[in-house]
Amino acid sequence: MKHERSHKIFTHAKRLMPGGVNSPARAFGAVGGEPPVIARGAGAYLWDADGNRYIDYVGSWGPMILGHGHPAIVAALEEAIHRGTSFGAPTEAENNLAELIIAAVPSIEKVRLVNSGTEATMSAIRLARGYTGRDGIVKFAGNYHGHVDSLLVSAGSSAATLAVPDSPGVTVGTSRDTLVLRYNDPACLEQAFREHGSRIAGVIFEPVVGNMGVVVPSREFLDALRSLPTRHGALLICDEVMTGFRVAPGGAQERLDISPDLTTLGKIVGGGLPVGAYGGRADVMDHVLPAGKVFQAGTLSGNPLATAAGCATLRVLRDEPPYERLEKLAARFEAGLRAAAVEAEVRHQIARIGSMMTLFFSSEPVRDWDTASRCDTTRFARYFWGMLDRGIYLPCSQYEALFVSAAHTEADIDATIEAAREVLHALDA
Ligand code: KE4
Repeated sequence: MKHERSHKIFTHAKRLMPGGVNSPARAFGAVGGEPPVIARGAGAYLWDADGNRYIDYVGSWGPMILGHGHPAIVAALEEAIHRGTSFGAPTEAENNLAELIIAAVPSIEKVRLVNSGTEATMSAIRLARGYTGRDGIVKFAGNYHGHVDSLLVSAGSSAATLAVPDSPGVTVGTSRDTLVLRYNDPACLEQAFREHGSRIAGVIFEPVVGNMGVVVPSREFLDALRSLPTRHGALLICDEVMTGFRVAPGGAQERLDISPDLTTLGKIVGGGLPVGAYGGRADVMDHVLPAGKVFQAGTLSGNPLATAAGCATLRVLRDEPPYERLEKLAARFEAGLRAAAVEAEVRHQIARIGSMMTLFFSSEPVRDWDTASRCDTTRFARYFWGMLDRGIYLPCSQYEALFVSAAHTEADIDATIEAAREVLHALDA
């Protein structure tokens, strides 16, 4: 594949923006080399600046469940743009998107629209602290919730000790109020509540993890996540930024039967435009300004173009639900990938829920950050580049989920499996 134009554009980008990107995940840091500069997308495909076509399994890291340029979304944007792009005033479109979210997500009685998943999780944490009057937040190693200072932290010396900053610029003071525990470990959560229960405002978790690769929680862990915060007067915050409208119409909480106090959303809910949301129990949400005293604001929150794309997306997902088809396509992909890896005698695990999937280069099942961190990321990088060179655009990290969209076909899946067969066979050549 030629990449001359991509190289020229990306070289210039690095003079303009840190690392040449506006989000580090795109910079190929985990796999080396330079990312192709994408020129356009349509359906399940992307084309880069040199005209190379890719079957896209990143889908903008989740939002593009209907594929790129879905006609309903394009029509909604064309219609909205002629009425003005932003007013900073109430609009009916915000009611429409709020209603679609409330109708779909079982635990959401009231919702606030924001501009990103990070804004959603940051606001939900502040709300949990404002509602309970407590400072402590619990998160889990390997869970990512956006670049919120109090969540950019790592576990302290032992699981139940206070966290330490994960990034320069995050203060020790900020990290002191966060506990980082092991995912899928009910006993660890129980110990944390035993020792710190009276100061924990909220527990935030990914109901299906996408950010260490796909990790599905155990039933015992889900039960502990619901019972312990309730027992100790803390709030349970379900971060469905990635899983919302992805693994079921009502998200992972519907599919896995857990009812949180607050839910955060993003990605799909904006149909590719910037929308985040946080919502949940009305008695909690009514603490948010101006109904209550917990401050949160945003110039472009509920923006007319973003709500138009979000409403169009959620209406298609409601009226022509793709979930059965997504399940069939992703199951076909999983079976073919597994057969290819077994045939190539590559040590691997595959984790999948609905249209989210990860091929782990590991000889042990991945169920928390300890096991995830033992994956062979060097082999992953070789696999990634072999697939990219064959026109298959995968997430550029072992610790991400790939996404199948409603625009993918069986032919796309079969071509991808064929490419994987070749690459996995040549992996150690
Ligand atoms: P954003 O602020 O990027 O919209 O959402 C943050 C976020 C919150 N919660 C979960 C579970 C998430 O997965 C994310 C963002 N996901 C990453 C990739 N896994 C986005 C890619 C990027 O950072 O560029």
